[in-house]
Formats: sequence, structure tokens, C-alpha cells
Amino acid sequence: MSGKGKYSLLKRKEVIMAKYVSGGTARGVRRKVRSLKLLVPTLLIGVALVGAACSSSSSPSTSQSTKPVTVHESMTILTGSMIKHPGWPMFSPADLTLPKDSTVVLTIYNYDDGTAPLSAGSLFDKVQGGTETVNGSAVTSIPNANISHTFTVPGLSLNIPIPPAPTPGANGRTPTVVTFTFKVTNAGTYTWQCEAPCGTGPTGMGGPMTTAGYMTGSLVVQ
Ligand SMILES: [Cu+2]
Repeated sequence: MSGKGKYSLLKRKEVIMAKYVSGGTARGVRRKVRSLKLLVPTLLIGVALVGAACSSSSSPSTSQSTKPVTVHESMTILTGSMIKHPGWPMFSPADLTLPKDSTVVLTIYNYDDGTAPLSAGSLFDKVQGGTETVNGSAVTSIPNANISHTFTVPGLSLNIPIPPAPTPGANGRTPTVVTFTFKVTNAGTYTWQCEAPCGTGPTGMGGPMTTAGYMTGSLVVQ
């Protein structure tokens, strides 16, 4: 076969291939191959970008599910004489509703200047299940002689010992401010109780101590 003949054969093959692939000319095939060479890296970059977009769009939902929730609640302790019910101090409100899986900052304003020491050896003078401050200072217990009330939740293993308010002065009453920070996880209804004998009767355990809305109430976690 002559060189021209070989050329013609190759040329003819190219033309046949061109028609088969694109229905066009050999120049069209070369153009197609060139554009494919450009297209492959472009596609790879595109896949990488889509992957990056997917991973970045999934990260906010992850951070949302772990976002910590902090709630602030407050209760006020009033004396019996303040509510015209002598001998019956009360927590107001006595019931709280808290979101589960949250950190709770509970502030208790105690206007009661009376004390009700615990029985000897009682552990309700110790802070349990969270961190407590009294008028801004951190405490881990309150001397038994200086206990006014407690906020105790056996079902959550919480105990908040509460000292009395200052003796009322010329400008009236000022509260002792107790903050207690704790975590709640599981939903449920938990009963709280004051464990200091601040109620009526010879032992101080009657009246408000056993009456919901005074020295006992509920925490609803939902
Ligand atoms: Cu009490």
C-alpha cells in the first residue's frame, strides 16, 4: 500500500468514526474529544462542590440538636403575716413547668426572716444536685442554725438550703436572694418539699408543710 493509500484509509476511518459518533466530520470528532477532556475535570470539580455543599448543609441541623437551652425561673417565699395567714409561710408560685434537657437557673427571693433549724444530723443543710449562691456568693451548705426553709426535690436529688431574710428595717423587708443552677433531663412530675420545720403544731411539721401551694408543690418537666 502506498503512503497516500494509507493516508486515505486512515482518513476514511476517521470520517466513518466521525459520522458514527457525531454525524459530523473528523474535525467535529477532534473537537468533541477536546471538549470531553475539558468536561471530565469540570464534572469532578462539580461533584466535589456538591459534596461540600451537602456536608455544610447538614452541619447546622447537627448543631441545632445539641444547642443548650437555659431557662430562668423565680419563686418568692412570703411569711404568713405577709399573706394574712399567720404561721403559714408560702412559696409563690409553688408549681413550675420546665423544659426537659435544659439548664435551669432558679432564683428564690426569701422574705421570711424566721429560722427553722433542721433536726440534728440532717443532711438538708447541704447543697445537692446543682450550684447555689446566696446574695451572690457561692455556698455548699448553710449552718443548721441559719436555715429558714429548704427546696428539696427527692426525685431529682436536689436540695437547696435557704437562709432567712435580714430582720425587717425601717424601709420594710428586703429578701435574701438564692440562685440555684441545675440540669433537668427526663420528663416527669416531681414533688418538692420544704424539709425545715417551719409549719404549725408542736413539731413545726403541720399546716403549710403538708399543704400544696405552701411548703410543697410540683415541678413538671416536659
Ligand atoms: Cu419551709
